[in-house]
Amino acid sequence: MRAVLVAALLAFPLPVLAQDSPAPQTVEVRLSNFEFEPRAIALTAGRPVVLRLTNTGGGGHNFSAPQFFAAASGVTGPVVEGEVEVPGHQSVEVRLTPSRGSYRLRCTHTMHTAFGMRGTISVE
Ligand SMILES: [Cu+2]
Repeated sequence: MRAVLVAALLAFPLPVLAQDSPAPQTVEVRLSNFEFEPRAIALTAGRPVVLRLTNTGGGGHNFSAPQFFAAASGVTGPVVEGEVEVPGHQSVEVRLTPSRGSYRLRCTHTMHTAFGMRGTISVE
């Protein structure tokens, strides 16, 4: 009986280890007039992610989170000075591995933050 239990416990780490190097998790974020959806983005520290930023509005928006991008590793995509511009009716993908922390997100287009385009990125 005890041997069976030990064998069962030993069998468990294999699938857990396999999850350490998975394909990146894709996280969808929608930008619109004038909000981010979701407004609170939750990511896992050290887990590669593809952020798919989709602007459903007709005008441009951006995903501005300089501290988030600065802390992340392996950032691949059109990130310029901590911001990703997303033209109207388009999607942009950014791949990265986030670092633990809580970060501010906003759209820096004129008045958009005041209109409600702000959020948070929590990485735990
Ligand atoms: Cu905006």
